[in-house]
Amino acid sequence: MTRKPPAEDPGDARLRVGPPKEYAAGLPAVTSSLRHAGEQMGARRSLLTLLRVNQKEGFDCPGCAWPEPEHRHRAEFCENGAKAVAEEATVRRVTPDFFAEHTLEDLLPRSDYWLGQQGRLTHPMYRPAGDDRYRPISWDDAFAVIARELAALDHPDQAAFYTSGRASNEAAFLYQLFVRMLGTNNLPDCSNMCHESSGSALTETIGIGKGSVSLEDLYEADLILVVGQNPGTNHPRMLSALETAKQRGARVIAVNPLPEAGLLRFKNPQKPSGVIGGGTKLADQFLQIRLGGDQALFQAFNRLLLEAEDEAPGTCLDTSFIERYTHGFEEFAEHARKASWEEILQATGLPEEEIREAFRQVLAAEKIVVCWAMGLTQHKHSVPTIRDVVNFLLLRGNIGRPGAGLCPVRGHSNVQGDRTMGIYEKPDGAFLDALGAEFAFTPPRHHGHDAVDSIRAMRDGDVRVFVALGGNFVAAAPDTDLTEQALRRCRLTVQISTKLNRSHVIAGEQALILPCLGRTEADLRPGGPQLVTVEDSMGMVHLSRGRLAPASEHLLSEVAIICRMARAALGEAGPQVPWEDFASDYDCIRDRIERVIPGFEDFNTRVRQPGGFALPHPPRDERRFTTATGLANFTANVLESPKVPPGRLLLQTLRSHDQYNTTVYGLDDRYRGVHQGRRVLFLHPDDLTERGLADGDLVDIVSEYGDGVERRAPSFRTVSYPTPRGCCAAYFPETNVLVPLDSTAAISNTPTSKSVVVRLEPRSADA
Ligand SMILES: Nc1nc2c(c(=O)[nH]1)N[C@H]1C(S)=C(S)[C@@H](COP(=O)(O)OP(=O)(O)OC[C@H]3O[C@@H](n4cnc5c(=O)[nH]c(N)nc54)[C@H](O)[C@@H]3O)O[C@H]1N2
Ligand SMILES: Nc1nc2c(c(=O)[nH]1)N[C@H]1C(S)=C(S)[C@@H](COP(=O)(O)OP(=O)(O)OC[C@H]3O[C@@H](n4cnc5c(=O)[nH]c(N)nc54)[C@H](O)[C@@H]3O)O[C@H]1N2
Ligand SMILES: [Mo]
Repeated sequence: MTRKPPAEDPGDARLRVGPPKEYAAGLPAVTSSLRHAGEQMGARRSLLTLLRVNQKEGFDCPGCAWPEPEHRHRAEFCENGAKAVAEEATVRRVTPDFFAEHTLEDLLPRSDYWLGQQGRLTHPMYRPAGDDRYRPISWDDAFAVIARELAALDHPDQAAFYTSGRASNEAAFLYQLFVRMLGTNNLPDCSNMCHESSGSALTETIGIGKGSVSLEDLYEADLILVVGQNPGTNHPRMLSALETAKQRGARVIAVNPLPEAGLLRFKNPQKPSGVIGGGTKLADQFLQIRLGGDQALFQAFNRLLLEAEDEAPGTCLDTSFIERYTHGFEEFAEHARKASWEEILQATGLPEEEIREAFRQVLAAEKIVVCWAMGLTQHKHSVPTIRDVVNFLLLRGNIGRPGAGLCPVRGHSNVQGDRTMGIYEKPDGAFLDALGAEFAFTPPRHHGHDAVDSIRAMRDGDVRVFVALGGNFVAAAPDTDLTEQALRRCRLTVQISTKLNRSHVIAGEQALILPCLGRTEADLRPGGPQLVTVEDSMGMVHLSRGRLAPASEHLLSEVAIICRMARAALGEAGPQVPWEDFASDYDCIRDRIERVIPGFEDFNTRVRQPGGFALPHPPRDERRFTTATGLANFTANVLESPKVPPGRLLLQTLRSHDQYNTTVYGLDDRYRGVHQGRRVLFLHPDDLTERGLADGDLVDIVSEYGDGVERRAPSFRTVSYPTPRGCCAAYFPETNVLVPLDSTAAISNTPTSKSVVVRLEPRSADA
């Protein structure tokens, strides 16, 4: 299958490539955020809007899930937060006139960038079966279509309900309630493609699928490992936290195949010295690891820790912690001692001396935090890798004490909260019991489909209605061609969205677009102006209140849409739920959340305290581990690393500096030196030479999975880049076409977006 490049960037004629940057933020970040905001919103609206981001009375930044510090700056946002806000608060509009002008066929060749640039959706729209375009529809009629198609199913499991991690706690709670009342647990979410591997590994080993540190812990750490994460682009406010930690004496080790600018040096744009000065050096050591080599690195550390303890017993490991709080140490240790250096060096691609140098930092540190993101979670062996990270921290008691712990850095601003609210295809029994008791119904117990299984089920005709609460499923999912076919087989696809995207264009036989309010907008309901709540990456729950006038008078809030959809679909015969009260006063929803989900006691009061409140985290708070053994589990994991046949490369698909997942803000990747184009492939100069290629040549990237399907992404410009030999990188979503649906992480079923085996085929410039 070959995917043509979008119509408006043929071979990226304007693409320019220069040297990568050696620092993040600084003055260019300030000018870039103001430029994006100005283009989308105009000057006055930009200023008023940006000053409310992450303020105690303002809205939660729709960018990433990094927490807000106690002492906020007047402008507590970053360049990329500003872009996320500008993208939503834009004054551009996609009205019924737009859809009258553009058939679906017209929209098909457009790029994700072009689609996003058209602006905010203003009216509910319906594409009837057989029609070539969307037409306006009333809200009542739209809900009637959904009710009709759901009623026509043989079984509720023939519907799937996706969630992207921007939905508020209130929307997520009602959504899963509605779906379970309908009778299914088919609740795939973006987390399935994101941090699911972290959740799987942490739940088994420490009893809770969330990180164990607060911001304060990061400030107090002696050593911070930033592994498989590009904070300069994806969590820019984390750089300020790392800066504070460094000023208090922490050391930082970056583990990444790429020398990301944000890991090297940071010029804090919120301080005068950061705008004009030299900035803060962040990473003390940079381990340029091979893709998928992290498990080997942590196994090396674990072996070295055990050997250090053997040499000087009682000096290295925290034996009292191990005895009192953990299970499985002996079996783990026996396995860990046997880790083979040959395999470690091969998998990491690092010189032994560099690993030993990093280990000296580990030994010298009392308190260690390990931070990670997609570089660890999107591999075949992600779950064992993260288990080995847990082993590493357990050995020296680095969980459940100040300055130390696990820090999976979440993506979407409320992805963690959505899971807390029950957006999960494999809910646990206690949660279902509480939900059923509160609303007097019997929730379904059988597990539902995750994201990958939902695609399979749509492909096979087993799921016929697909509803998405936010996100852009078709572009975010793997195996684009297959996913598109799967969605097109549906009887009905429904997208609850703020902005136009590819998932509106690749639609089921019938399709609905339900336009909703965004975070930045005032949510005026019959019960007065409403607030929503979110949970950040560190388990802090706080309020978010939008102030801007809605993009259109026809928008409904996500909560209102879910309530009306539920009423229409469940009908009068359904269980008695006060959907109307919920839709007019969100405090009523929070009262119910409080009764169903532990940790939300006195929710409405506590969330109104400045800064909100922290959810309980037993390992962090009291070293209590609610696992099957009642203890923190050491695990013995077979060492794995990606196997790449001769002549092939391993491709990671990642984010540029100018995108938010599938939303492309602009065509630059400033830190990596790329301007005005996205079809670039970063690879080692020797890998170019070996193929008789030079920097700037055009190639097709062909994925080799061995299932007989040809997956090809045509016409990428090669960029000679400092990445390990054999490892290359290109942007998602353009390269999702290369990620095979069946190539997923063991246990978590997350697509292996960071390890795709590919070959390159040269292409002449005029092909
Ligand atoms: N501006 C902006 N902010 C975002 C997002 C966005 O798209 N734009 N997305 C949000 C979301 S949903 C998420 S999940 C996060 C994503 O945040 P990240 O995980 O930082 O996102 P990626 O661009 O996928 O970057 C992966 C990083 O891991 C490295 N890496 C890849 N493979 C490996 C490996 O095998 N080992 C190691 N050690 N490193 C590896 C890559 O070189 C890269 O630096 O960001 C969130 N924040
Ligand atoms: N190859 C590859 N694929 C990946 C990844 C990768 O690294 N490589 N990363 C994966 C990861 S980590 C993630 S999290 C997923 C992301 O998958 P998704 O969450 O599905 O995708 P987004 O691009 O974040 O969704 C953007 C759309 O959300 C809608 N939207 C924005 N704000 C709101 C809102 O407030 N309410 C509603 N209802 N809609 C809103 C807009 O219409 C916008 O077009 O992609 C995954 N896919
Ligand atoms: Mo994510």
